[in-house]
Amino acid sequence: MAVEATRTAYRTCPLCEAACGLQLTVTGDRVVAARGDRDHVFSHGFVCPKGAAFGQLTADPDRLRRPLVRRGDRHEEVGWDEAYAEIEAGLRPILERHGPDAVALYLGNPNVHTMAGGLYLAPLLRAVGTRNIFSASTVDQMPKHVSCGYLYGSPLAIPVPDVDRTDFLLILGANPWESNGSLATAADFPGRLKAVQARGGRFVVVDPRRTRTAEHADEHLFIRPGTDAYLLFGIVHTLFEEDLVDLGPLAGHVTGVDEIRELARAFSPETVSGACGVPVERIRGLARELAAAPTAAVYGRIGTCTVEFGTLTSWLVDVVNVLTGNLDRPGGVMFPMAAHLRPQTRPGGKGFRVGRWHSRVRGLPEVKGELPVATLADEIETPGEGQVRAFITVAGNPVLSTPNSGRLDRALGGLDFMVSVDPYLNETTRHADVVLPPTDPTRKGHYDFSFLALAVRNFAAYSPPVLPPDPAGMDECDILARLTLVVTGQGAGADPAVLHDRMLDEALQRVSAATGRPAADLRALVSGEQPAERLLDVALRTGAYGDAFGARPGGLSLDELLANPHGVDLGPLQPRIPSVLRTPSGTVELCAPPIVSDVDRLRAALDRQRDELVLVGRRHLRSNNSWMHNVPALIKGRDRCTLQVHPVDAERLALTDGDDASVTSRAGSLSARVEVTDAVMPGVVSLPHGWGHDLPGTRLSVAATRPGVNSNVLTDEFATDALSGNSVLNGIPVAVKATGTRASDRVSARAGDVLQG
Ligand SMILES: Nc1nc2c(c(=O)[nH]1)N[C@H]1C(S)=C(S)[C@@H](COP(=O)(O)OP(=O)(O)OC[C@H]3O[C@@H](n4cnc5c(=O)[nH]c(N)nc54)[C@H](O)[C@@H]3O)O[C@H]1N2
Ligand SMILES: Nc1nc2c(c(=O)[nH]1)N[C@H]1C(S)=C(S)[C@@H](COP(=O)(O)OP(=O)(O)OC[C@H]3O[C@@H](n4cnc5c(=O)[nH]c(N)nc54)[C@H](O)[C@@H]3O)O[C@H]1N2
Ligand code: SF4
Ligand SMILES: [Mo]
Repeated sequence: MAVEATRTAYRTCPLCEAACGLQLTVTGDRVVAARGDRDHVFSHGFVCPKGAAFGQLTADPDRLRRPLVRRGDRHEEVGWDEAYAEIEAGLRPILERHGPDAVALYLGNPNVHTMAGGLYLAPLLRAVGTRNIFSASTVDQMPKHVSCGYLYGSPLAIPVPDVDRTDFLLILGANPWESNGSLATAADFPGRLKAVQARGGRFVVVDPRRTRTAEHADEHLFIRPGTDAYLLFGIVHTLFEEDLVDLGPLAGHVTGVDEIRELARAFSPETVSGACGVPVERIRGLARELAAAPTAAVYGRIGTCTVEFGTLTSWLVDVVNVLTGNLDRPGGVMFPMAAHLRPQTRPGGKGFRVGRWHSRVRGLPEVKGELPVATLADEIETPGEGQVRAFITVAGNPVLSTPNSGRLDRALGGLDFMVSVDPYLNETTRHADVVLPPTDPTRKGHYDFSFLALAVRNFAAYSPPVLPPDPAGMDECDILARLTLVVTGQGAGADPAVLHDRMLDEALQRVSAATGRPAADLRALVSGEQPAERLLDVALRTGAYGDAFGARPGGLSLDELLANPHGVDLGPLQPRIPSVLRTPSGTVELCAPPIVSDVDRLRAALDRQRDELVLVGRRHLRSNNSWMHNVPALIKGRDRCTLQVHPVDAERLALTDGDDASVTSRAGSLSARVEVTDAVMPGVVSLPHGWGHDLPGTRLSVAATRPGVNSNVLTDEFATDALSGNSVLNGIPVAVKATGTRASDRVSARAGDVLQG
């Protein structure tokens, strides 16, 4: 028997936002080991359990390798031509008869982790031409886009904490010890936080749970869910009251400071403390510490976005950074400069606005070209002109990840036609008439279009495919390109190369227009074996550090990145104000009118009766949203899908650790195992999201053995942040009751179900 050769390959981990470098051991066509790449310029050998399971995850036997077509209530494997023929027959008549808005799209989280998502969704969306575009952004970070849009003129100008140089970091509603960070790409976030302390700095965590990040912090403050805007306004109030406002070098680039002072008058620490639960003295103390620290940064994430006043909260995070002079300075919060982007040279622009169109049923405004996913079920269920009849998902599992998912699950069952681009037959894709599975990440090239623009240090890395193409599989860029061509009527057999070529031509035409060099000359210089590589080469060479197609020798290009498999370090973040600003005034506009008008609502809600018990979520190091529960190494150990309850609440509600309890909200009801712990504050219960793998018709054999329950059965599709349309997923009013059942009974009943089929 021939011995298979073993080799080492390097690849960026595509599993979360940290962008770690992996060192893979490859035997034949299998990744047999994955560890941290010690020579990687950004991650320096760090790896987490998910990255270490890269081999198991990519080789998961349940991962689809061929397309599926639904026949009755079963899915059957078919060839690619047949799958696209089904799509043509299903989709084209709907488009022709009912128009583009009858087709909705949902783009899930992994699109920001694939080159196909970064490059090939735009043409697909254009081809369909629908206004019914939805994505995971409106159950995640849309408030940050909107607040940055108003402040800096571009929803993509998101400053990140300069964690490697800061003296004081205030973290609100983020748990980077488990999540590895988000909207702040920082491989080994825990190590970087420990380094803050090692060099004499401090970090403080504000969270209704004592998370692992909170345990390592210099201080942890509990906060009542959904009330961070009050805490932050209390800090702003104190900064003015105690004359601590100091814009530093930002003075002259900021407008609206006096208006902020006026707005903050209503939010003294004494006024807000009762609502948010943070003591008056600590609110003042935080303001003083932020102002006194040589450098400081406020950083907020999921707990500041997926809440009722998500945009105001995200805005206030930056307002505090501005007022303490920490925006755009080393050690504060700064704007990264990614290699594939070109910096603007002068400040100013059209600014940011929302509401170019509105959703049909609830009239919710468009934001960044999409509508809130919280209203997707309305659009499918409500008859009339413009009703959604067909649905395309790419890398998404909205049946587990969006609010009132029980309702969405039923709505998907009533569609005329559905296509999913996804490697799994899961809770969402089980509704699809056709599932198109992309080849796994070992056969994909990787460049982080999203996260290199959010990295706490500028760097660039490209990983070529580790394994050759699977002759019977299909690359995700090809899948999306062919889908685009089918949608526009080029026929089921359309060749994706047609679109690849057109896209490269368009990119080169733009360079040609800007430089005066003939596109054909440029084309001859483009490097790359795959279509995505060629598009990346053009972006890199014309980007911030690029070789400008030879005009700037030594600059970046695809070839340069290929020659540096551990990445290319581009140095610490640099100040970018004012040229980064795209507001009409060319300044940081602190008080955009839509923001100011929502402050009235925030003030009115101060006296609101607080709910007795509210639900928040949580993340675990070995999960990633809904789709990593099918890998044995990632679900072994203790049941993680538990309802955490504080001992005081447990006693009041007669709940016992290990027993089941029913949890009921306006939207739905479920039964979960109780875990009594003082890691949550009184009045708050916590359940992770992404579980509930016990629906019929899926192919998730490992996940089904430990299904857990779907927390989004409880979240309410009618609760959204007014300015961004983002769903409220934290601070959900719930009632919890003991059911008198032991969890162990439930587990054995479930095991029985699985055996039956
Ligand atoms: N209650 C509550 N709900 C939440 C959250 C919360 O904190 N609490 N968090 C929210 C957040 S932040 C997010 S980002 C969303 C995520 O919401 P979604 O993006 O809808 O859900 P995921 O679980 O990330 O689903 C990813 C899907 O992509 C597929 N996939 C994996 N890799 C690839 C690939 O390479 N290509 C393709 N085409 N598909 C792939 C998986 O099989 C899976 O179906 O969930 C949100 N939902
Ligand atoms: N291991 C793992 N890593 C992940 C993911 C995963 O599922 N698992 N998902 C990835 C994705 S898609 C994202 S977007 C990121 C998210 O990254 P993070 O935001 O760091 O992740 P979370 O663990 O959701 O942290 C949110 C914290 O907010 C707290 N919280 C809830 N409500 C409030 C509130 O009102 N105020 C305050 N101050 N805190 C509140 C919660 O208790 C929780 O600790 O993680 C990414 N990385
Ligand atoms: S932290 Fe994120 S990028 Fe790094 S190994 Fe883990 S999953 Fe991969
Ligand atoms: Mo997310």
